[in-house]
Amino acid sequence: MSPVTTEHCGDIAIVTVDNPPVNALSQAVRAGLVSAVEQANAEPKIKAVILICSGRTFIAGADIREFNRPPEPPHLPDVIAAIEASTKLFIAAIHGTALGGGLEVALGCHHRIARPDASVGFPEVNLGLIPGATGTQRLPRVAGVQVALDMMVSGRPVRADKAKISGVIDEVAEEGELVDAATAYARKLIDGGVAPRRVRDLTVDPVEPGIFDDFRKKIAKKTHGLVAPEQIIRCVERSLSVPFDEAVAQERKSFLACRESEQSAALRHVFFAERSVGKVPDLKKGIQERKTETMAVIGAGTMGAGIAYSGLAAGMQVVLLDNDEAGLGRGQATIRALFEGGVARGRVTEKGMADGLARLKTTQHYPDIADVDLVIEAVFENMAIKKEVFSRLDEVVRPGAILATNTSTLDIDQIAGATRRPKDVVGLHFFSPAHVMRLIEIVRGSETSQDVVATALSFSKRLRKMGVVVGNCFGFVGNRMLYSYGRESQLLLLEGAAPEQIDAALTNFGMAMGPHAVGDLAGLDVGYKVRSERTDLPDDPRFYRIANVLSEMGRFGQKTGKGMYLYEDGSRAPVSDPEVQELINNEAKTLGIKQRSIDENEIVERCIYGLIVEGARIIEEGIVYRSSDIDLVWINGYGFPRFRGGPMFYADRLGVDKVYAKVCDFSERFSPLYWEPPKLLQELAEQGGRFSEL
Ligand code: T1G
Repeated sequence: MSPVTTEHCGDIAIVTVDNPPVNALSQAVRAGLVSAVEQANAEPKIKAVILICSGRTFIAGADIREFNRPPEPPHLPDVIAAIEASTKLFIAAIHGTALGGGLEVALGCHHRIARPDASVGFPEVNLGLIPGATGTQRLPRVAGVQVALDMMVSGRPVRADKAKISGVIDEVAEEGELVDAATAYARKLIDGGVAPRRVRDLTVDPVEPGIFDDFRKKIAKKTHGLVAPEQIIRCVERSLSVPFDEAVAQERKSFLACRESEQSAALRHVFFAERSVGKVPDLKKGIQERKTETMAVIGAGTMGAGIAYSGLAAGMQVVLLDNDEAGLGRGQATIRALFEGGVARGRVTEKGMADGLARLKTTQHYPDIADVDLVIEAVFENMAIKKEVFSRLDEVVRPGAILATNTSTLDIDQIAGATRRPKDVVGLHFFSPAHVMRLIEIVRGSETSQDVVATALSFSKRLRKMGVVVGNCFGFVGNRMLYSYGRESQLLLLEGAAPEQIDAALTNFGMAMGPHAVGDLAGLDVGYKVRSERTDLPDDPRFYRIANVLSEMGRFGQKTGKGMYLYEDGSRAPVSDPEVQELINNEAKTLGIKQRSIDENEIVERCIYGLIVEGARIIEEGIVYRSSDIDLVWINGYGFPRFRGGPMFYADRLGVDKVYAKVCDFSERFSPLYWEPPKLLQELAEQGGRFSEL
């Protein structure tokens, strides 16, 4: 049964697309549309055709799942050309989101009407693509160059009212049934004798010279390293001077090149990874979740205040508890400042801030949090202190409340063992700064109950964050892998690569920041404290040697004005410090390490393959359900470039066999202690397998 059906109402045909969940333009939909156009054309009594969709949205674009195989006819540009060439009046009736190919289909129609709460957009750039079915030529014709550039390079949809003003749509339907409003609109056009208005015949309004170069400058930082944005700009430039069909042919060429690119493969991988991250295999369907209306946060430090703010911004009642009055005051001030920042950036209204602050309570007494639904502990990263907090919580907090710890590395089972209710204990590892970073590692203890895990996932969504369910091991997923990445970035210093050379190599690779700049930002003392608590560190005097020496000198990084780098008063820009280079050289001499010049490629391989090897071990140990969860942790928690898909996807694209060979080489040259290839890596290499297939 075709997902495209037609019914006639007098001289108006209603063509309905029904392809759940988002009416994507699968091959069947494209074929269905072509035959619907042919039927309408062959029907003399039909004067107008309304193109509408059932379900929750208008067409949300091409079917991204089809991109990994050769395109099948009818191709979307041909479908759109057939619609536009029709002598019948085609009217797109839009609800939900008309995105990508969906908006291109709508622009192939002669008129567009949308519900007030509908939105339209070209999100292809988020997938490393460009609109590939005439969108880059039609959008400037209806909305002008500037709007076209903004919409296609930002990828952000615009609401119906704004789209009407810019000319992308013609009418906003009043409340009530969309099909009725569209039928009335069609009636008006028919009775008015309006001829089909073909977008391809419109001309693009002339623009100020320099508009394109100004735009390139404006987006340069945000789109650094990405291919699709520049392709979009060139297509829009052509819309001003190149005939439509020729420009469309060029657009198609660019689209196909983008679709075959590494970047698009990676971004499409991330798109689907983000939609499978919440799927926990053993969670029973329809499990009853617990309430999370009220939350207590224990510890009013930076993390605690950030977590409390996130809960308040999500509409929760929050009690912030700290046993130190001054600390509590500082925490409260931090929360107020975060709201003020939100208001300044237009993300929070004044009223939202007032409501949020009104829902905040502070206390130094545990009995005040006895009735909350959820507690998140965010005190020092010290097991003894955490155990003490959890035994207090166990005594005071009502049964059925969820007791969560924000620990970034410590053993959830040990913490749960400080209570008589380990089933209610879970890790909720927020990333710093908690009010900004999307990622939460939801750490399952061996006894954490299913409904607590399910509730944690919903809670993460409510905070507009991404909850990734991981197993309990030292450092869970993110920080455990960070140890290998950081280890190599430290060893490379001793071997002869300067801090700024290492950071530049990795930011060129696409990391948001280099490892040494990150160390200075987070504070070298933080890592130093965690390492001093560990009993399982490798017996290797080179392990984090420079970070240790700097910490012992009180050079913690930005917070002390110097760490690996210097920070001129007030500035956060890292400046190389000759003193540090001398210190590194001396330490290398003491350790008998012969320094050498190291190229950018080796720096990247040592640090990134360090991630891949640890990621393979994590998969082997069953700490994650799928390798793409590891990719999302590193993209959303540590600034790994989205356009490379995450460390495990990146390994797949390099070829696991090549990665394995290089790891064996590193094991020989540097240390089997660190580079002994995990069995899984060897097996995948030998079988030609990929992490994403596990
Ligand atoms: N193709 C295939 N599957 C899709 C899809 C798509 N375009 N969009 C969504 N899905 C699946 C998704 O994987 C999930 O599946 C389910 O639908 C619900 O999605 C030719 C080249 C529309 C705003 O980039 O932005 O057109 O997990 O969880 O939060 O020039 O989906 O249930 O199995 O996201 O309500 C351009 C991508 C394509 C839009 C709805 N279009 N989609 O959000 O639901 S390229 C896009 C979205 C293109 C043309 C170019 C969102 C949404 P499952 P969801 P949602």
